[in-house]
Amino acid sequence: MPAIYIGMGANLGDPLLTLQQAAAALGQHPELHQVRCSSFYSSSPMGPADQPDYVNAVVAAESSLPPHDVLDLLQQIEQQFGRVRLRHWGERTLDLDLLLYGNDIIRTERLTVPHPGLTERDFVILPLAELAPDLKLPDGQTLDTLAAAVKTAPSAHDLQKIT
Ligand code: PH2
Ligand code: MG
Ligand code: MG
Repeated sequence: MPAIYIGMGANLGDPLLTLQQAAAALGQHPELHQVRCSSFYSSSPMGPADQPDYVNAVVAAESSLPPHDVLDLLQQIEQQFGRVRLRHWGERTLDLDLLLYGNDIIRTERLTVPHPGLTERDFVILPLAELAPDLKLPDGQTLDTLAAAVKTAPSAHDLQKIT
């Protein structure tokens, strides 16, 4: 069963509570197994600066659902939480991104995996490295190498562990 990784982000409403509830919803889903959630981090916004800070975390799971079914499931949970998205890279109630699906490389109209921003975003790399330091991306890069690079660089998004 492939290991899947889901990036979570929110900056409207009560973002921490939203992410905790979204992680619980993923944990209760009958088709997702061995669900684990990283620490929760606050981060300053990437993109337009005139929006609230984000809370970010990553969820790991195993699933035999095909990738596009995982995407449907994530979009369904976004809708359950009354997702509002006002502009590109702007504020949103809940964002669930499929970061990795096993070792697969996927490029369709709806889905790009690995997630295009993954290797540049500290708010994705650090929580992901917490869950899976030995993980290798399809291109062979390991997560702990990416995490070490992020930790030595000046923190792009002022990442702070909340809980
Ligand atoms: N998501 C965005 C745009 N900007 N900034 C941070 N810090 N965290 C996010 O998750 C994020 C963002 C659109 O998905
Ligand atoms: Mg996103
Ligand atoms: Mg998204």
